Amino acid sequence: MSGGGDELKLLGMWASPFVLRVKLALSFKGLSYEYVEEDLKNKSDLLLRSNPVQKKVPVLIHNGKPVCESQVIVQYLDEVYSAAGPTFLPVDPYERAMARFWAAFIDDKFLASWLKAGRGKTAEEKAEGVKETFAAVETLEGAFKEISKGKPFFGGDCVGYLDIALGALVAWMHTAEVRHGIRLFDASRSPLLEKWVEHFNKLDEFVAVMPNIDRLVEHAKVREAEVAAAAANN
Ligand SMILES: N[C@@H](CCC(=O)N[C@@H](CS)C(=O)NCC(=O)O)C(=O)O
Repeated sequence: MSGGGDELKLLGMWASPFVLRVKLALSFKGLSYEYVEEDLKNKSDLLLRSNPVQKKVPVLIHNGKPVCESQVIVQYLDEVYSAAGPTFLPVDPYERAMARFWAAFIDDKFLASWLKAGRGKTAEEKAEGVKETFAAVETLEGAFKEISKGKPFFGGDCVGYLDIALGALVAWMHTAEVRHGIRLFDASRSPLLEKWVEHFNKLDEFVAVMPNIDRLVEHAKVREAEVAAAAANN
């Protein structure tokens, strides 16, 4: 489905999990759009004009109007294209609130701890990050059990808001596994989430937008070297 005469443009960067979140939402809704790859070291005027506050991707431009922040964009697409594809957010207000709560947890706790594990300034900070990441995984496992009620996805039989929020990180989880042999969702710690990844990996809509893992591995090495060089200069 196209946007019904609507013009949808996504400003992104291929390796960004936040951009992938929006690509996933567009993919599950079956919407066609124009994709513009940004060079984050030399941002386009369009990006700077569209997101003057953060100057970050993703930005979705809908009929000339920019929407920023990946989770906000996914909610926007769900509201504007409510008739297309699955409905991401639950209908029940309490369940909607819970979905938003856990989506915030995914970014503020799980992802933040994982980044600390990779980019911590000292070995202690990194070890702390690893510990916090696995604690967040266990918490998420409990949330998945409660929310999915025995179904394959957070959204039940179909993907929902939380599947997209977390699914956008799956490619980076595979990358961490290749690089460091660390499996974030494994059978011993989080058997339900391990199964969830298995189901998510098989979805055509995910396969269609998932970045190449070898390319991500190379990108991660370069990024890590840049972050280390910047830290050494400070
Ligand atoms: N909270 C934002 C995070 C977006 C973000 O951090 N984007 C990065 C790419 S992964 C970016 O544009 N960085 C450019 C910069 O910081 O200058 C979201 O969910 O959209």
